[in-house]
Amino acid sequence: MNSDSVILLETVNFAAEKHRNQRRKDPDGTPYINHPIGVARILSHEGGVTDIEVLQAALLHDTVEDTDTSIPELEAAFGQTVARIVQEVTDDKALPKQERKRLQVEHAPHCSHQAKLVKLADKLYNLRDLNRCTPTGWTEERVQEYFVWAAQVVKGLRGTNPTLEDKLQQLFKQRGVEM
Ligand SMILES: [Mn+2]
Repeated sequence: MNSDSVILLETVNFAAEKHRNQRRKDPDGTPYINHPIGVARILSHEGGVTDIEVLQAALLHDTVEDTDTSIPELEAAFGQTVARIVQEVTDDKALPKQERKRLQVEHAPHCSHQAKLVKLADKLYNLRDLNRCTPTGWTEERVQEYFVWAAQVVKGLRGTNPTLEDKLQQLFKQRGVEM
C-alpha cells in the first residue's frame, strides 16, 4: 500500500472511534461515521479533489464540534494543516445556535480554499440527506429554512469547485431557493 492509503485509513479509523456512539438524525439512526466518509467521498469522487489533507480534514471535520477531540490532538496525530482546516470548519458551540449559523454565513468567504472545499461537500451531503428523508422531529418548514440558510453559506464559497457548486445550485433551484 502506498503511504497516502495508510494515512487515509489511519484518519478514517480515528474518526470512526471518535464518532462510535453517535447516530445521524434520520429515522433509521444511520451511524454518524457514514456522514464524514460520505463528505470525503463527495470531494474525491465528484469534486475530483486529490489533496490528501483536504480529504483527511473532511473525514475529521465534525470530530472537534461533536466529540471530545481537540485541535491540538488533531495536530499531534495528523499535522498542522489538517488541524487548521478542521478548526476553520468548526463552529463555536459556546455560542447560541442562531449566532453560530449567522457566523457561518459571515465567515464562509474568508475561509481557506481547503476549508471551502470541505464546507461545500458537507452542505451537499446534508442537503441530499434532507431530500432523502426528514430528520426526526423536523418540520417541512425547518427543512426549507435549512436550504435557505445553506444557500447563504454556499454563496460565500463560490469560485471554489464548479462541479460541487453546480450540484448545490441544482438542489437550491429544486426548492425555489435563490443563492
Ligand atoms: Mn458535517
